[in-house]
Amino acid sequence: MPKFYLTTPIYYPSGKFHIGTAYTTALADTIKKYKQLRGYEVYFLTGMDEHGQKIQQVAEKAGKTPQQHVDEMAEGAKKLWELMEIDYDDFIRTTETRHEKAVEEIFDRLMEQGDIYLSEYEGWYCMPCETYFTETQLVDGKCPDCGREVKKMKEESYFFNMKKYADRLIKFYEENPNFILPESRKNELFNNFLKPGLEDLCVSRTSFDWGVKVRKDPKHVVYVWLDALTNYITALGYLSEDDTLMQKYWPADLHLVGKDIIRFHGIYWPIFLMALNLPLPKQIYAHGFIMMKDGKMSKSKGNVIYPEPLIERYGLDAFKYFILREMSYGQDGTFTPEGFVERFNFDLCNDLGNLLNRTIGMINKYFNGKVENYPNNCSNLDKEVENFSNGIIHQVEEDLDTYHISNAISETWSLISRTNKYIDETAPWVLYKEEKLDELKSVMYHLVENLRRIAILIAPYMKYTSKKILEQLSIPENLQTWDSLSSYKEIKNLKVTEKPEVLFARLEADIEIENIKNMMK
Ligand code: ME8
Repeated sequence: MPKFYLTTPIYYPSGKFHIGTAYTTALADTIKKYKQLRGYEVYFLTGMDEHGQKIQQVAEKAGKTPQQHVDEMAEGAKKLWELMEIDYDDFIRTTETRHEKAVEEIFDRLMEQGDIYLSEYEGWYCMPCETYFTETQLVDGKCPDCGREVKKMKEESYFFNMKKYADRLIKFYEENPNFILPESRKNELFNNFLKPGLEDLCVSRTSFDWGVKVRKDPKHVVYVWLDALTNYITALGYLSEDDTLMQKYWPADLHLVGKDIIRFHGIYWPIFLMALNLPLPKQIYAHGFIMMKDGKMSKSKGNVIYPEPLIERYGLDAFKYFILREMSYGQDGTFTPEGFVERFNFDLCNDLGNLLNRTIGMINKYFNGKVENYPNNCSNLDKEVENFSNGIIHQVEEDLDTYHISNAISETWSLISRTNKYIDETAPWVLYKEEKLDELKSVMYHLVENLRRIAILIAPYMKYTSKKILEQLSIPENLQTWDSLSSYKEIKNLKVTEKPEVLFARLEADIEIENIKNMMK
């Protein structure tokens, strides 16, 4: 069985997870489910990045020890992933012994082999991002990543000799043009960071102590990014007694990250791996950000939206549908209450829900719920729909294989639209009236066949809706698999349900928009 190792970033437990964090995780879960449907053995890792000054401060403010704080946050995170039915295989926390021991060892080794050396660091430090910047990197004297105040700081630090590996990484980029996705991000990293020459990276801190201590110099703690990035291998048992998973799954097939942390994943992480003599991950995909109408989500603006109330009110499938569809490949997307309600009412209720309802209603009315088999005499229009449908399947697979999830969803919805239009074009009620029963049978067959395909295509991200469609149409199990998408003529002697259940009940737009506004904090 082919293997696939997939990771999300490990998130900071500095605040409750919002829909941005949920997006990356839902995206990863969708990819996992798709890969499984295609016959892969998938290992999906997520987790939490629990060290660092900011976490220490947040805990202190809440009157807790950092450990208490991160324990509570980890519980909250796991609850959210449970609510979202995220099927991860491991949840790594950087405060776990299995991780800390390996990080100590990695730091030691890199020091011994001369990649890490002691020096002094002076620079502009952004506390929330836990990153130093040079004067020229600042934007209007503020942090170039988050726009907040920075502080001039100086401390004795260990440094990692990035320069030593820069040429090798440049060569790797040249030989592996699809290493970083999308291409625009790769070009950005290559032209703005790699080519002008890498600075050595500061990899320890003395200004706080909530972290992994450097074994040979314990007043230093390991800088959070060296600590964090290595989670992808420590979770597989790297340097532990049992490294079966490491042997089986490394290198990762895909690291999913947001665009904010592509620099760490695309440059520092491969260099750390080179220094450890390990193979590099196959691909890193940086997605865009979910934005709000007035810019980034932030508590101070009171525009943060959390997944829980949306899922509780509108269901998991609708929530995932919205976030996955709204975020085009590599681009930012926008969350608005109006947009959410519109997609719910139009895409889910009108387009998909009505298609199912109309189809089942007609089959019951015209043929007592029965669909016999692939018709002998298909009309040109029937054939056109069949061809259109074949084309969509091909396109959706290509999109999913290249992580263009939003495109895959739009393609699927264009099949839904085409099928709805087919009903209007063939006007089954007229065929019935005119007693053209063979033609009518053919139309019903094509409707059921396309609904079957649609249900399978949405399965990786809308499990419940997919199941409901397949159940209401009484599709046999062998025609519910991804492989069965390639067939179009296999349906035989179906009896659809007599009582179709509404997939998505239409929302009262004004009321629900208000409701969602009230969910924002
Ligand atoms: O950076 N839209 O953790 P973090 C989309 N601990 N995705 C978003 C988002 C938004 N508005 N906001 C956050 C860290 N994300 C480090 C990672 S990995 C070795 C260490 C997602 O909690 C997105 O995936 O700040 C982003 O990269 C990640 O959360 C940042 O999470």
